[in-house]
Amino acid sequence: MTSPAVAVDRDPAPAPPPAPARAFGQAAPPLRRSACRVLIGNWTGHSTVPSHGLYPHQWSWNSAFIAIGLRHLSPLRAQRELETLLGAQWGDGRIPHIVFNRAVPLGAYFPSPDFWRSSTAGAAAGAPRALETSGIVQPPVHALAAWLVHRADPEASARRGFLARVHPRLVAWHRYLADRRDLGGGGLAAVVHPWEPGMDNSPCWDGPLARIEPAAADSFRRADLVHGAAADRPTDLDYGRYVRLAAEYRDHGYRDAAAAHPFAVEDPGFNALFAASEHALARITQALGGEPDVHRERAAALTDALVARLWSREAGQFLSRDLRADGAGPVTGRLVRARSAAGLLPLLAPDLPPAVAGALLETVRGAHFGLGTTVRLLPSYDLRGAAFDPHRYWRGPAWFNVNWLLERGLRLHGAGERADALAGEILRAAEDSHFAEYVDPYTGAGRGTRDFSWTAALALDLLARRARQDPAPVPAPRKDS
Ligand code: 9WN
Repeated sequence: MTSPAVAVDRDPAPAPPPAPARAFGQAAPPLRRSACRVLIGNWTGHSTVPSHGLYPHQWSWNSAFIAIGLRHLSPLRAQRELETLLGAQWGDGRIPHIVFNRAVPLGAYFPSPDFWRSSTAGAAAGAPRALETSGIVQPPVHALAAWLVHRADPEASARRGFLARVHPRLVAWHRYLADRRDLGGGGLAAVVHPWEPGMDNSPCWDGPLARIEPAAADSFRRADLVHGAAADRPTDLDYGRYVRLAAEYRDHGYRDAAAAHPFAVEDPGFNALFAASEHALARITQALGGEPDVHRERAAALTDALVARLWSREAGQFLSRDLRADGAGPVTGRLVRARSAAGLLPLLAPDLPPAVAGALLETVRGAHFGLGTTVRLLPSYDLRGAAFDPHRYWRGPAWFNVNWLLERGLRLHGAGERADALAGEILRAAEDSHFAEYVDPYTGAGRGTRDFSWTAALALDLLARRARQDPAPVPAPRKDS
């Protein structure tokens, strides 16, 4: 790709000021009304912040989940959400994990644009010159989101040429992951920073991270602790290592071939989403009159590679592979024995071998995850793991996006009743917690920030699905942006 950062939305009309929630909600159930209120409040005019205090910019996988819910409120805004993100794509195809809003003060979030310095340090990798982004990525949920957004209003999508705009960028994004990130050489994309799989401080990273020399504590200032409780957030030691890894990648110009990548992990969640998005890209390609088979074949190859490299029959789930660990046998690296909820997400792959899918369905409700038996929502980490903590970020709490993905996976593999039950729990916890960032998996009590956009968006999506099954009338989504 040579022209990285051209904003693809040519519609110059600014978003109208948000209407009062009453306009949406008069006949609407309260949860739908309040979810809409969150999404309207967090809309900035061209994208949505995860939350105004803790995360005041645009995040990559957040925007994909947000668009999936926003499509029920305004298909046009959902399209623009994705187009804004894709407008920040780099020349090498990567979609950065943060797109910075220049109107937000530098100190509002760390690491800030002056740390990443994308427009200069990332020049060789094709970083946009006119805007600032981070240099790492997040899970590729975007093609799935684009397809779902299109389906919400195919006519409006066709009128704006939405699929035709996003298609080449999604193709380039997947090509980047396949060509530049297959660091293990076995057909999976590797993550090179714990922020890339989206599950920052999962205990799965403890081993691979232990080899990283942390940056000096006085060389950076965390902004997250202004908004979040220290006991819920990653530790200072983890942050020192995050900073070291990001700074080294930056100092190698964010060029994957040049960087040493001392942290290199194949994550089952990241690659399961990659496979699901290849399936979605096949549908997008077909809708545009193209040849979808190449994407179907890539999805199948990713699923095969997931099984060959990350499946553990003994654990009954997928595990991460630490590519920098000394391994025995023909495959580079070593499986990390810690069990994360990411290891259940390959249920999103429709072509999973039946024995593998069956074992995963058992593991979901078994002693390590306890869904529907000991916990209300899927925990992010093994209930029996020594590192389990129901409150600390990705070391145990239940996250709404992960639960929404699992709900789809259960449905895809014939566990419809369990999916219905999980959808009910997600909606209850979203409402009771005021759209918390994450919750205690046992009680559903809210943790982290509130009015969190993807929690509201994914609740809206589940409500819309219910409404379609339910003959009772529901309020029509607004037709404007
Ligand atoms: C770093 C925005 C993001 C989510 C991640 C979540 C958290 C950032 C942070 O917030 O990560 O990217 O500052 O902790 O772990 O999944 O995308 O909500």
